[in-house]
Amino acid sequence: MTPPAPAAPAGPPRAGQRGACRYGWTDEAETAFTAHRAAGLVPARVARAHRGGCDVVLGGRHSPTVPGDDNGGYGFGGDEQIRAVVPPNLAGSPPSTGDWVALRPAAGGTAATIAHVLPRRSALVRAAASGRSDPQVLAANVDLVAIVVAADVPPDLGRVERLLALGWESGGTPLIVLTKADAPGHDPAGAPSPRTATRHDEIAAVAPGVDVLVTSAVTGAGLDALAGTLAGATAVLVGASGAGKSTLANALLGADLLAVGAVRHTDGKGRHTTVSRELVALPTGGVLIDTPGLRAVGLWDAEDGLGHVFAEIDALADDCRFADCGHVSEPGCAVLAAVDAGHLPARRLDSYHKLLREQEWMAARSDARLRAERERRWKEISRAQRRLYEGRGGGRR
Ligand SMILES: Nc1nc2c(ncn2[C@@H]2O[C@H](COP(=O)(O)OP(=O)(O)O)[C@@H](O)[C@H]2O)c(=O)[nH]1
Ligand SMILES: [Mg+2]
Ligand SMILES: [Zn+2]
Repeated sequence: MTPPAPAAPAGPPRAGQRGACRYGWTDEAETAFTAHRAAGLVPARVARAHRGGCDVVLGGRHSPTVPGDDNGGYGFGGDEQIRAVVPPNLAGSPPSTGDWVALRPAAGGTAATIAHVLPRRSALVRAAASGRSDPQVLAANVDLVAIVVAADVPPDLGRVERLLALGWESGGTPLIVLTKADAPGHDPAGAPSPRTATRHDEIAAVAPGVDVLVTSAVTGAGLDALAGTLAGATAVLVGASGAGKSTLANALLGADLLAVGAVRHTDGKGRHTTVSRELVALPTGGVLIDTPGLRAVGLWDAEDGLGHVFAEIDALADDCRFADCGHVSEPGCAVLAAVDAGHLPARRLDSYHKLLREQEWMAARSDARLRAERERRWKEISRAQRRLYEGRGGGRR
């Protein structure tokens, strides 16, 4: 395999991307943006979200050479980032990496400001940490959710299943990237080592219907195929810290733009060097969002996602005696029979039960939260009505 191609110089869109945006702005998006254009706003994509602000890149059509393009006078179309203010009263969910926003350009000493977050076509969402039941958008408008797993340590299959559930649920397509295929025993001529081949099979077994790509940032193996898969798409890299996400992103970029962590020799774990979620355009086309390793990835509304992840269990369940079989101890359970016969690993069924319980618990919690919110709103309305009566001289009732 050849090492990755060097990065194209930043700046004008490359051939084949002319008139379009390196960050994925489309004609349909432009049409939907008409009213915002008329209001003097320009499209931009969130590269990094901070407290109170965002770094954004400009979308839209642009020509770096023709003045007066449609970028609100900014007149450039490269990789330049603008710091934009997120006003505290911005309606809806706060902007996340990958979001498209309507930006009010800086003028007369006022900083560029985000006026609207545009509707998302997909979003990778997790339950936020520490027992709260609010969802957190990890990446917006993603086509591919690339789950990055290192081939040099035993994989945490439960974690892969959990990320797959979120990936399917995002509205994008999950993909698994097995990194570090150069680990000891590899064949420099290209054949994966027996260990990498074993890892591949282990992971493919828990990811029905999902592509597993094998890569090495050291030898360049698999990078062309990965770049081909990512071209024209927005992909988010997720996975444990130290899995090689940032290294992979840098290899695809052909430049060391993203911070890479040295792996601690004691436990093989990477330090959390990637501190925020960052969006970059690839020279080979497509957009990549790098993320820090997440300690906790709680499921959020992942019921359908789980059905995809455990597709073979769903298929087996068709033959259970009871239509509502829980595959725990029911007579005539085809899933338990498959475990007994050695066709389905017991770990896989345990993981299915565990994630399903978590999903049901989360769904019940968010139902309770919705109920509480409805009650609170109802109280507010009746209080407002009372005030209205009082104001009309109706007196205290
Ligand atoms: N041998 C080898 N090491 C790699 C490869 N990719 C990443 N690494 C190393 O793994 C460690 C963690 O990489 P990093 O990209 O920071 O992981 P991240 O936390 O997932 O972003 C670094 O020391 C990298 O040099 C690879 O393909 N082969
Ligand atoms: Mg990283
Ligand atoms: Zn059953």
